Amino acid sequence: MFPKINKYRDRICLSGVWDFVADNDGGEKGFANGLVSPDMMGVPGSWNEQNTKYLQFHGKGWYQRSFFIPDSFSGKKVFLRFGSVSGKATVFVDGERVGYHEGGFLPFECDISKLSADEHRLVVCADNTLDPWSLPPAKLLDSDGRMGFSDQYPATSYDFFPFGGIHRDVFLCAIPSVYIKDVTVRTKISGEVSFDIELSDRTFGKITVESDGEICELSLGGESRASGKITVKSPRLWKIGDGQLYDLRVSLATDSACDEYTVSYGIREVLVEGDKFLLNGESVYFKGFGKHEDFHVLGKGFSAPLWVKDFSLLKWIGANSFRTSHYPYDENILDMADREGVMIIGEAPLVGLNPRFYNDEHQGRVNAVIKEMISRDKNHPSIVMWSLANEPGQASKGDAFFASMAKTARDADPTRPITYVAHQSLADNSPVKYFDVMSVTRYPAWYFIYGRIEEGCKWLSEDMDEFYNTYKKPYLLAEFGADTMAGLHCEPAQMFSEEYQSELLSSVIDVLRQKPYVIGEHVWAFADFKANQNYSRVFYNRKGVFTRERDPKMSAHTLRKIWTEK
Ligand code: GCB
Repeated sequence: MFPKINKYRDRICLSGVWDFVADNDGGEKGFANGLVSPDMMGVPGSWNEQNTKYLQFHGKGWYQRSFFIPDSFSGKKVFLRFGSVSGKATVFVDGERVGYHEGGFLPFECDISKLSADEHRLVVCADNTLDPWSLPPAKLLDSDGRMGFSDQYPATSYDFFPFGGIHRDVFLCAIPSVYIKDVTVRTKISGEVSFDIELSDRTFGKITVESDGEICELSLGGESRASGKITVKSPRLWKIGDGQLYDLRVSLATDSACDEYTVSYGIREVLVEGDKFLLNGESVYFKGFGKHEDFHVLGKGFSAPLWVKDFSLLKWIGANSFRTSHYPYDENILDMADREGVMIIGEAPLVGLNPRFYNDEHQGRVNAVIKEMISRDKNHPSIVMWSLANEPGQASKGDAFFASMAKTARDADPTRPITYVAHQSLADNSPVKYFDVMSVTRYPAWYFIYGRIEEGCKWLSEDMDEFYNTYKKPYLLAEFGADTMAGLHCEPAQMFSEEYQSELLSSVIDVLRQKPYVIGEHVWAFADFKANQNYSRVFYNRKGVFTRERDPKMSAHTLRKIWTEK
């Protein structure tokens, strides 16, 4: 659970300027023995754009800083909490290894309770070596079957720059030694709020749960789990553009310890029924984008002002949703979406899967990542659906593999619909049948049928009907768009101009709005973002409706008109 401060819990943020060495030959000891002369590195942030030396560094980045454990932390469980560290992270304190985690987009903790209240030296090795077996796979193998431009540099299996670093906040935390380990909240629009509480130990004592003045008391006779329900009277529902939130205050009292944790939640229900996606029983239409965590200098580092800006632009343009393509985003972003009433499709960091993964050896790893994501994000009302993968290659070859992924997600969270984002043909996508929503990415008049928007739209219309007639599921066009150089204009519209992007997006939307089974349109992408080098990317993937600086292209005004009027 995200670290919080209250009567029983404390946290100290360790973000700031750290020491940094790329490929530290001396390993952890390199710092201790003064064998290296470190550069400065800002945390949170990627190393690539902070210092020209490191743009194309994709290896082991070594970070160091000192920190103090205050006296007030004595007798508590003390741990370090990393929001995310790219690739594989190994953590050392005073030269001793205290933790290891794989996967650059989800948090982990390292217990350091046994350390004294004193100054300590923290070293983190963020190993961002491009690895064909990491999740997501960060390197293509020759056997993978290449995308048109995949001789890109570096040759990742996905189309975004493989930024490295400590990307989210690092906290030093202190919590009671017997503590509330996890809380799961589920709501019904009747106001019924049910909760499952997990404790660190089997305990005798009492749990009190309070929300909106309603109280539920549970006594513990040696259990480590407890469940209960309360009913909020006249519930204010969580709605699009109106993120009504409640607090669920969980208090634990035992003979030896007390603890408290407050979860923010929204009262809402989501359901797929026939061809409709229902929020609180009403059909919703997704208008929005696929996004990235990406900005100048920061790389994938979280920045509150940047995201405040992005949420303000989402509102300005009339969007109601986005997908966390292609990995789980910083937890602060989900909090912001909760309060703004923005719907999120939460995507697992499973982009670039292909048949070499579809076997027992990798099933466990893939399912574990799905569980990790759901466990982190399950209480956010903004998350209305899980996307378990983006554009898996030849998914039909992994039919049983995808069935198992779908089951994993449903077992972990029976309350939200699931999807995966399909590309390729109908024949390549047999696992769609295990999912609730059919999300598809299509780039007619961009990656094929160049320059001919009308023909592209005709192709799209037929392709969509074919998918729908086969699977009979609600259809989300999860990506469509065109690379566009801001400032490039022409008449008539030609590829790469602002006119072309604008015309293409509005023509595709015209097609979508004629099909009753369509539940939404997500434009690729919200903003330009850093891509790998190849002839089809001018520094960035330029399919943004906003530039990387967040200035609107012509298409932003076009979308604003469409999305605020209909
Ligand atoms: C896709 C991918 C996305 C790419 C986009 C593109 O289908 O899901 O990651 O960036 O196409 O622009 O090619």
